[in-house]
Amino acid sequence: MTQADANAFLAEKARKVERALESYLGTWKNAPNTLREAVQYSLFAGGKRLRPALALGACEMICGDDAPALPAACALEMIHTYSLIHDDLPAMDNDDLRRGRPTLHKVSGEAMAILAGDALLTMAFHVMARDARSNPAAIQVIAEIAEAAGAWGMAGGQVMDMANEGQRIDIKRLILTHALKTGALIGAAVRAGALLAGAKGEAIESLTRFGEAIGLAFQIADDILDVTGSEAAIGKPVGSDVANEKATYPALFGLEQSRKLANETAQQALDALAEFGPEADHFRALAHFIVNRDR
Ligand code: GRG
Repeated sequence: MTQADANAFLAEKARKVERALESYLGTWKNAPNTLREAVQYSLFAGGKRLRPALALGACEMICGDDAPALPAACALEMIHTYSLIHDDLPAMDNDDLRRGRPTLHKVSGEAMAILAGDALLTMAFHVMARDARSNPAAIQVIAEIAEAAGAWGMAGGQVMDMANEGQRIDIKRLILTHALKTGALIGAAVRAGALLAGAKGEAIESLTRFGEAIGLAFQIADDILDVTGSEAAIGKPVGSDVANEKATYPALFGLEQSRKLANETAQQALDALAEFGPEADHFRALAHFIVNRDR
């Protein structure tokens, strides 16, 4: 399993999800142009499309087709993009660059950035709700994604992350912060795809463990990239965690130990896939990609 396999998988899923996102935005006929343009600016600024790829990949693994997960995949990318827009605001991380472009509040102003985030979050649930009649699992998926994005998911994790700044926190709190801020949505993406494909029993349990492990591995790798990565590759300034006195893996354990922990966590993700055959190879490639990536 190589980085090239993971990149090819991500590129194939990104093409699908971007076509679908364009068609959803085509339905924003009654929205003010300024709002639509602001949303387009952030949504089509690149990005790995990891969460949609996980949802589509899990669905395909279970039922051989990724189409049932396409609305949820788009919704996950909308929620993720909203979180980046809001995270970059002056009231939060106050970043000027994201996905290789000036942040939305820099080009459209803070009010528009807040509203574009609001519109994306709301649209995500609209897109999934419209699809719910055709798949009985969709209601559960909507509830799980809402939970993953909400007060005891991403939004709660962001609050903990802010409270941790400048504090000496222990490993338990660091893991919980990461699990909520980043892991919850990544885990929900895997479960969404699997549930929409009709996964049950051991298959859903294994994929849930896979999602939890790659969510954590992803965040450890993100912390490492903030120290060792290049601005050109990751599309945002590096070193901001240190500047903001963020509690991160490298800050708590140093780089070498963080790399070891990232690899061990990726191995747990691979172990969770043990019961699957070649249909899980894309996910095996992704587990390697997540800890060895440069973007
Ligand atoms: C504002 C409610 C709210 C939450 C913000 C996601 C988040 C919570 C903050 C983003 C800050 C950050 C850099 C978190 C680290 C993990 C992360 C989400 C990185 C960016 O995700 P990628 O690498 O981004 O998947 P792309 O651009 O590839 O989609």
